Amino acid sequence: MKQFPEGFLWGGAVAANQYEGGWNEGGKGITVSDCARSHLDVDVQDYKKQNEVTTADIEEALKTQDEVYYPKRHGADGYHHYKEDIKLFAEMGFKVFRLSIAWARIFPNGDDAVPNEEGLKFYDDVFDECLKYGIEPLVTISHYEPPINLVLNYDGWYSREVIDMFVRYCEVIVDRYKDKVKYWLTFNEVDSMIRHPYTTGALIKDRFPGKNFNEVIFQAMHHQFVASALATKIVHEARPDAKVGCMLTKLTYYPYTCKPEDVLQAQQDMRSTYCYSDTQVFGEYPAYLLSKFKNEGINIKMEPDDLKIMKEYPVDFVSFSYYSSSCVAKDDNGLKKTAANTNVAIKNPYIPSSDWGWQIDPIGLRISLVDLYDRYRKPLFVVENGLGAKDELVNGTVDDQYRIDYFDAHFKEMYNAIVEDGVDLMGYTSWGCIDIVSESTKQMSKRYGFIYVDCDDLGNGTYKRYKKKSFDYYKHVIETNGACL
Ligand code: BGP
Repeated sequence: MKQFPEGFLWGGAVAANQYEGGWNEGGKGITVSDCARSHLDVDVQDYKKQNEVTTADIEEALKTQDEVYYPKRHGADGYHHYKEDIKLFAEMGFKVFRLSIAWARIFPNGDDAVPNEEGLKFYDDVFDECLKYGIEPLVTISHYEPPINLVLNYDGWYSREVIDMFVRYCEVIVDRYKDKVKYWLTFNEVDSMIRHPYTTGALIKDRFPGKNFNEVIFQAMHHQFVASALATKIVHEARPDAKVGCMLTKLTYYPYTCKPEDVLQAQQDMRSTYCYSDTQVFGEYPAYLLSKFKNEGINIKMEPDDLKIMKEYPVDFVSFSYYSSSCVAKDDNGLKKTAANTNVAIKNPYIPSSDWGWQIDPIGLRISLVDLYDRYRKPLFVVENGLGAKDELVNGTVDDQYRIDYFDAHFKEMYNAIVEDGVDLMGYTSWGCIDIVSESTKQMSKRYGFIYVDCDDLGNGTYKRYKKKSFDYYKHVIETNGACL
């Protein structure tokens, strides 16, 4: 096989809330993720139950110091291990490392008058460590890390005031890191607020009695669109050659059959993701989203300049996470049946599933790349992809051939998309390049890394790092720029 394009950005990705730990160190405030409790006592496939957070849950969380019940508080202890980890990434040959800045390390409560210097210094050190090895940081400005104060005292992103706080946060970090950071993402999986209103939007349903919660979510979304455009403006003004991307969950939907009803449903479901990237790329709301607002009685309050700002500062590139595809169908009563990343409902019979029931579909990645490139004609970046598995540490390593097979198949499809379909792909960062706490299960045992972290679901362990078999595999892929595939 020939090589990937010259300068292709191979690397890995984490988020502060799943990797760092150090939840109450360095002057950091508490974030929504620090209050997201373990799912050890919840059916891990019961996504609805997992996302039901109440004000009482938060009040209880704020009273406890317990890192077992709130596993994101210890993460992979990256706060204390980042030098060792970046050294290992450098050994694999990473060109880029995607990480997020925890908003609450910079502004502990979101509305503080002055930023926290200790937090700013921490990321200075992290970026310096990356640059020492020639690794470009790719920074997610907001990845499930709003300060908890925004939930309790402002009603999260529903509040217009949060835009101003976010802009202030962006001004501070961009000014501080502009010479160290060239690549930025505004909101992780910007489409996810509808699925995770609490972690993404800092929204709790019981704080909006009597209101249409969907309207609350879309109002909060509107504020994020304006905030994202303003962040793009801030980055470009500070550093003209910097690139800002949107980030979406690429939930690729297939119709379960060729029944027109199933095909229509798949198309409509795809739009439920595209409506966010359409807005961020084209700088305006797509007609089908405006129709939805009208038909569902959703009234979005806008300031006179909002649409102008969105139009003026669209993103430079489109990044996305891709883990699996899903099938959708309509049953005989016209009801929708779906299988998005779960064990339930309808499965695609042609592809296998991971330990967590996420269906493994490398061709779906090529389909996603082609769809997105045809739609936007903007450079693409795969910023999350990987296999969450139950790894076993034996004699100081993990024989994760299953993960190597997963990557191999996905890399080949990326190559096909570039070479055969003409897709402009800037780079690839595998998700959880070092084991971190899983977002959906809040457990360590759903592992993605090339590097094993010795820590169990209860937070017990030495936090020592071990190279898995996939470590050398990925190193070789990067070394040969994909020619070994
Ligand atoms: C994405 C999130 C990540 C992440 C990943 C894998 O939705 O952006 O934060 O964790 O999914 O999901 P999980 O950890 O649930 O396996």
